[in-house]
Amino acid sequence: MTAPLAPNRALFAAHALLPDGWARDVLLVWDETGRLTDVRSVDASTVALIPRAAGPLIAGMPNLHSHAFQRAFAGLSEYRSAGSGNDSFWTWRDLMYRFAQSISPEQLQDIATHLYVEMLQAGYTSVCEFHYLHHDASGERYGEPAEMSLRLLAAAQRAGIGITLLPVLYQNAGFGALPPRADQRRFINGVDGLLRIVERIRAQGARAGVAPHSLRAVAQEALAELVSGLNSIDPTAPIHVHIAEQAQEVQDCVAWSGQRPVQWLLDHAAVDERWCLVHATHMDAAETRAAAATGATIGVCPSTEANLGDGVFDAVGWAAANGHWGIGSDSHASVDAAEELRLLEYAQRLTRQQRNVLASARHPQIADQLWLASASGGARATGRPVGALAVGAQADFVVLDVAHSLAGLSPPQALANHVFASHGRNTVRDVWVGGQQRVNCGRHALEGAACERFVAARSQLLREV
Ligand code: NGQ
Ligand code: ZN
Repeated sequence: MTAPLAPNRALFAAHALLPDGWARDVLLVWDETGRLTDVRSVDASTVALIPRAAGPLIAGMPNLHSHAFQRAFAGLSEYRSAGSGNDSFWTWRDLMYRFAQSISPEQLQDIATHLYVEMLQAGYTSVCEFHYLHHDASGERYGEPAEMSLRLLAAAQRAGIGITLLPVLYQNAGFGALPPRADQRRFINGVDGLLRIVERIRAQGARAGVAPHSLRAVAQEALAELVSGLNSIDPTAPIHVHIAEQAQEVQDCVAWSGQRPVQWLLDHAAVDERWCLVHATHMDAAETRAAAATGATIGVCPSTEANLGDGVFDAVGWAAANGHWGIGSDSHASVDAAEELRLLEYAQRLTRQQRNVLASARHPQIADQLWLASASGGARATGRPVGALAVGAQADFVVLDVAHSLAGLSPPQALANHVFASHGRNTVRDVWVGGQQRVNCGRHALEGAACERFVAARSQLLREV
C-alpha cells in the first residue's frame, strides 16, 4: 500500500521527455526537499486529482556559465571603435572591464535578480555563476569578504533559480605570471582568501565550487594549491575554467609552454568529471580525445562565442569522442536555452554544409537529442542533482506552451519548433524549480519589479562610464 499522493508534490504529464525519449501518461512525485521520488507511467484515470501539465514536459535546463553583471552591458559594445576596424574579443574586454569597474553590491544584486527571472522564463532552472567581481572599485576587500557572492545568492534565492556559485581565482594578466592590470584589481585573491569565500558560500547552505579563471590568470602552483584546498573542503565540488577560447590565447600558451592550453591542463591537473572546461573552442583531435576520456564537461556558450568572434566549437568531434557538454549564456547577449542549442547546431551546419548534424541514431529528432544532452551535461557541471526527469533529480521542469503557436503538433514537433522555429520564451509556458512553480503562463511574479530595478542600475552605471 503506497501513501496517498500530496497534490502539491505531484504532477501528471500526458507527454514527458524522459532520458530515453518521449513517454506517455507520466506521473512525477517529489518529496518535501523537491527531489523526485517517483517517475512512472500510469493509467491517467487513476490520477484525476493530480495537477496536469498544460503541455509537453521537459527537464529544466542548467545554464552552466554565467557572469551575471555582464547582462547590464549586453548589446552596448556593438559599434566599430573609432579609427580601428580591428575590434576583437580583447577590445570588447577593455570596454567590459570599464563597465565592471564601479558596480556596487546593490547593483549586482539588482542586475542578477532580473537576469535570473529572465533565465527562468527562458527555460533555465539552474545557473553556475563564474564570479570574479570580488572587491570594491579600488580593489579593497569588503567588510564581508564574500559580499558580492552573497548578493548573487540572494538574487538566485529571490528569483527561485538553483545556483552553483564558483568564486574565481584571478591573479595574473597573462601567461608567465604577468602582474595583474589596474582594471583587474577587483578580481584578485590569494588561494586562502578565495577558499574563505567558498566557506562563506557553503555556510549559507549553497552549492559552491571554484573557478581558476584561465591559464592566463592562474599559474601552475596556484592551480595546484587551489584544487588541493578545495578538496580538503569538499572533494566533490565542481571546478570550472575558461580554456582555449581565442586563437590568440592558444598561440600565447604555446609560446609560453610549448603546449596548447587543453593539452597543458590535462598534463598539469587531475582533470576528471568534476571539471567543466568552458569554451574549449580550439582543440585539436588529440586534445578532444584526451579531454573526453577524463569525463570533463565542455561548457559551450554559442551566443557569446559568436558575439565575441571566438570560433566554432567542433561539437561533432566532441560527440564522436562521447564527450559531455552543456550550454551557458555567459555574457548574456542572449538569455534563451533554445537559442543556444539552435546556434550550436547552426554553426555545425554552416561549417559542414549539412543538416541535422548533432542528431543521433538513438535520438534522430535533433531537438530531443540537444535538449537531453545539454541538460545532462549541464547537470554534471552544476554538481547538483538536476537535469533529468528521473528519480533522485530535482523536480525542475519546463512545460511547452501548446495552446498558442505550437498547437496541433506532436511533442517532438513541439520541442523542435521551440528550439528551431520560435522566439524561445514565447513557447515556454510553466517552469518549476525543486517542485515549486516559478513561471506561470510565461509570467514570473517578480518580472515587473525586477526589470525596473535592473534598468535603474544600468542607467546609473552608464552615467558613470
Ligand atoms: C570573462 N569572458 O571573464 O568575463 C571573460 C572575458 C577573459 C569570456 N571569456 C575575460 N567570454 O577571458 O580574460
Ligand atoms: Zn566566461
